[in-house]
Amino acid sequence: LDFNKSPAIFKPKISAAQPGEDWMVVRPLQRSDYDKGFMQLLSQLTSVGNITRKQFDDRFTKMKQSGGYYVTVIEDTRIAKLIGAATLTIEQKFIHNCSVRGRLEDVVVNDTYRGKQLGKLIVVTVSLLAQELGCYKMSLDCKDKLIKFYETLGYKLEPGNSNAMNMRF
Ligand code: 16G
Repeated sequence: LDFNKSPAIFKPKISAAQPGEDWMVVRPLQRSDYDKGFMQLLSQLTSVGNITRKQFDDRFTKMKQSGGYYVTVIEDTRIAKLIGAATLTIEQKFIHNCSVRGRLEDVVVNDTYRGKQLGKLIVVTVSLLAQELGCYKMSLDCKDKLIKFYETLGYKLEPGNSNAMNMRF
């Protein structure tokens, strides 16, 4: 991934290949990440529940089989723990010449690792991956307080065209 291609206003000196510290690795999620605190990390974002290893494994398999899930993580290799994650999901479309749309989902960074620009690193990485995979756009939902953060990374509110609506079950 070429970090110079990112539409981000902020151009990180760091990149997926060189995350800035030699103990940090950016890579796809692996099965063994159940033991590296993936669920605990996600629970800093929202409710996760008690996911057993079997449940994790089955979901991992389904995601691999169906394709279109790019769960990306940052590991602190000194302690073998995940400290950041973000997911790109790919939606198949008929529109835009049978294009694909990316969605940025489940972005989370361990709050004890603040100030290392890990949020920017993971979001820029996953966004460039979307571009690389041919997505015509990448979309996300976020809390008001995070709008500025995503704006610095090249995301824009589209007035009249960007209202997130949910139906909760
Ligand atoms: C945020 C996340 C979304 C996640 C949701 C969980 C980003 C950019 N957005 O909207 O991906 O699924 O929170 O919240 O990370 P919920 O539990 O209220 O659905």
